[in-house]
Amino acid sequence: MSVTQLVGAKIHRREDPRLVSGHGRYTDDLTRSGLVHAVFVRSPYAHARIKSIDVTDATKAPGVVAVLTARDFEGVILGPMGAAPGLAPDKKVPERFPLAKDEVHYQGDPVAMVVAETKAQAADAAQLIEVDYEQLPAVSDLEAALQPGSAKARSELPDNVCWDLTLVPWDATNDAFGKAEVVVKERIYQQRLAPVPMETRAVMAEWARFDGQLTVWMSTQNPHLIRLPMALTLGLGEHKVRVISHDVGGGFGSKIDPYPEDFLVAAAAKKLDRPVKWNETRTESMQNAYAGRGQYYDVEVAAKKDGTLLGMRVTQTLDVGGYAMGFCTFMVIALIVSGGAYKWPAISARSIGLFTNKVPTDAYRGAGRPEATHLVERMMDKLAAEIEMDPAELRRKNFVQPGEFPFTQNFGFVIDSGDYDKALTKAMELAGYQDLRERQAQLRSQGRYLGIGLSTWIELCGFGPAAAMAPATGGLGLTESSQIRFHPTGSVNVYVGTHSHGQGHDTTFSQIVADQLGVPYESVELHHGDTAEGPGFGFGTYGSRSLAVGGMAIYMSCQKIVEKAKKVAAHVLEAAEEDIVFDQGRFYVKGSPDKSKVMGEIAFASFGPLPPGLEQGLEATSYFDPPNLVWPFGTHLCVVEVDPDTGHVDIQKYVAVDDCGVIINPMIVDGQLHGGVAQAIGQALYEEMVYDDSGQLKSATFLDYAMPSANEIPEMVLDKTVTPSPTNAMGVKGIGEAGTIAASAAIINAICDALRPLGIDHVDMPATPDRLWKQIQEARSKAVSSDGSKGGAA
Ligand code: MCN
Repeated sequence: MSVTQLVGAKIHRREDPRLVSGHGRYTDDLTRSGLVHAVFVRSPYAHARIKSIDVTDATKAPGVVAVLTARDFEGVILGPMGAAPGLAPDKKVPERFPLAKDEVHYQGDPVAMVVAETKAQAADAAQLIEVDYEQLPAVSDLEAALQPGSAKARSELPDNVCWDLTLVPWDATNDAFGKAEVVVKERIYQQRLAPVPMETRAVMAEWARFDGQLTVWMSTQNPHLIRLPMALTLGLGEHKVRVISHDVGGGFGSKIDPYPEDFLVAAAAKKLDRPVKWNETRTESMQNAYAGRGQYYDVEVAAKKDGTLLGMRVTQTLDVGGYAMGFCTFMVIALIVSGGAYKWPAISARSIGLFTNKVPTDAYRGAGRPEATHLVERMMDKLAAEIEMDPAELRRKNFVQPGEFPFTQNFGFVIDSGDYDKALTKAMELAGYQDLRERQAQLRSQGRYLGIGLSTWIELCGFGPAAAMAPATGGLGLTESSQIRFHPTGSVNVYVGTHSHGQGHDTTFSQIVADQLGVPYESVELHHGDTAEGPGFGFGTYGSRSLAVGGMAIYMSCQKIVEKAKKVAAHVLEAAEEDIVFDQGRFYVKGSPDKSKVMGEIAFASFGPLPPGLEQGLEATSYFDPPNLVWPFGTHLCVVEVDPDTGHVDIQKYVAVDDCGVIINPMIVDGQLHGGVAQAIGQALYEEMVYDDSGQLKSATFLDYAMPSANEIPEMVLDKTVTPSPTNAMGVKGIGEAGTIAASAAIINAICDALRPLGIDHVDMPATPDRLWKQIQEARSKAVSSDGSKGGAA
């Protein structure tokens, strides 16, 4: 491959041949000499007091090395698991020891650990452990958890409130609602979702007694962010803990925070002085992986009859689950971006986090931004219907305009750049919007229900700067690091603090390096996922930060290398450094482009004799501290037909026009969009974690938890606009969550648009055939034949 302009090229993912041919190195593929296996005993109850645990029979079972309860880890695990201050620093964080000591708070909470020579022996022995529980009243329903007198999810607390945070008081919108000519309201549910990565979690740990060194192999999105709490919790120096994460089969946010099992496997390896491995079963994953969403929003919008937005009031009620985990308050961000792409004179916002007896919630693809898009885009459609305005026109009327960037939005965040109308217009053109409206009218006259749904989304990602992030993280800055090392032959190793788990970084980051350094793409090798290699710290991959923050750290190291290489070139070409030109991988003296040296030759020379004061080698380390967030955006348009007799939704067309600034690899960007939209189709139409009133999970298998397959995902028409971010030298913005952020609103808006003739103006997710069929039957039975436009058309 040539040494020119790789950024922007549709290069196939270089990681795929290895991964799809079974040559990946996932944690469960690894082994160590003397390895033993762990299985966890978990609470069958959502809320119970542990009266006693009898391990006598289990200890004697064949192959058992140890049976461990919380007491056995005293002196090995030194402290409880922590939670970052996040966006609600005053939240209550009840202590969580990795194995429950006295009380369990969700079905699946680990209470004991069996370590045996084989996994089957550990599983058999786990059956022999007798735990005597006193069952306590449980609360699983979020709305019930808020009611006075509700059962308490945690016995030691006075109520279920984890936080109650007013971001902007109601008074701020008194004027807006006083002047309103029209007010639309809705309660919008965001059902709980299971993250369902292809690879479930896995941990293997080995303790080197004489070195005092712990090595942990695990499936994580951020090895350094695991090493830190691991070292603190086990009372080890960070220099004595190495976290290695080779290949990771997806995470979707659920592999950011550490889990109890991570600490327990590591602590058991240290305590028993044997390598220990644990691999989560699929059912365990459904039950224990930190869940997504689990919220509802009460939203009111005040507007004028001509569609001018005046104000919004929004209350977020969020299901924290049985413990407050690291990222639980991050979803407050939904309020911060609740205004979407529009200009609002005022927004009032409040967030309430509630404990329930369910697995904790945490980051899940989009984390707060899909919720924001869903609520604001649903409200735009409701308002448009109320004032009988075309939903596209209503959006256009209120968009932040291209000339208004950088734009300071209601919560004080500065949106870097955008052209919302351009993306909307392009999406409408690609879909044939006017024709679709005509077809809709025709079909309506035949009693058919075609709907067109728009979703104009914005996102904030690439979190920074460090000074702004540190209060939420507990002091760390969310910068990102890179290290680049040249070898004498001109090949390059690149080490990064991000950690690809499906996003194709090996390809896109190598494209950047090859372009910036002018070396062949094939001579660049990317390394990530090992805390013993490369820069001292990295924050990992989530929040669509890897390119906008990590890619920039790579870019910075490339710049440093070019600067150093120019000095070496000046020596080799016998010229002054100021006269050296670097262009597409070649160094030459100004005015003499024919007499040049390529980067590889300069790399070789950098290890030879150099003038005094010039150090050998060609390598650089950088930490990038982003000056601001980046704000991608776009418009998705979905066309559905709903069958009123079955409630089945047929997605007939899906168009997405997205803008993530300058694109490194269009094919990978499209792949991220495909996956993201598929995930949102899952939320909009199929998926839901269902618990009964006692907190028993009823959707713990794929028979009950309906993940969409390729059959349910439509062909997508994808296009782009390119509005570079002015906040970074490459002009890039993130794309990893965009599809998920945008799509649920487009789909549900389309369904509501289809069913509007029946008087249905809101539909909850997942819009399953059963739910829609019931709603259609109710609407039909209420229909008043005289009101043709709102109720009687069926
Ligand atoms: N990219 C590009 N040009 C741009 C923007 C991005 O070529 N302008 C490329 C990047 O170089 C990178 C990919 O697109 O290869 C995604 O980049 P980015 O938007 O920076 O997102 P991250 O790499 O940080 O990925 C995180 C994001 C999140 S938050 C979740 S959740 C998620 C996702 O990515 N989980 C995933 N995508 C996933 N994809 C897979 N297969 N599995 C998951 O678990």
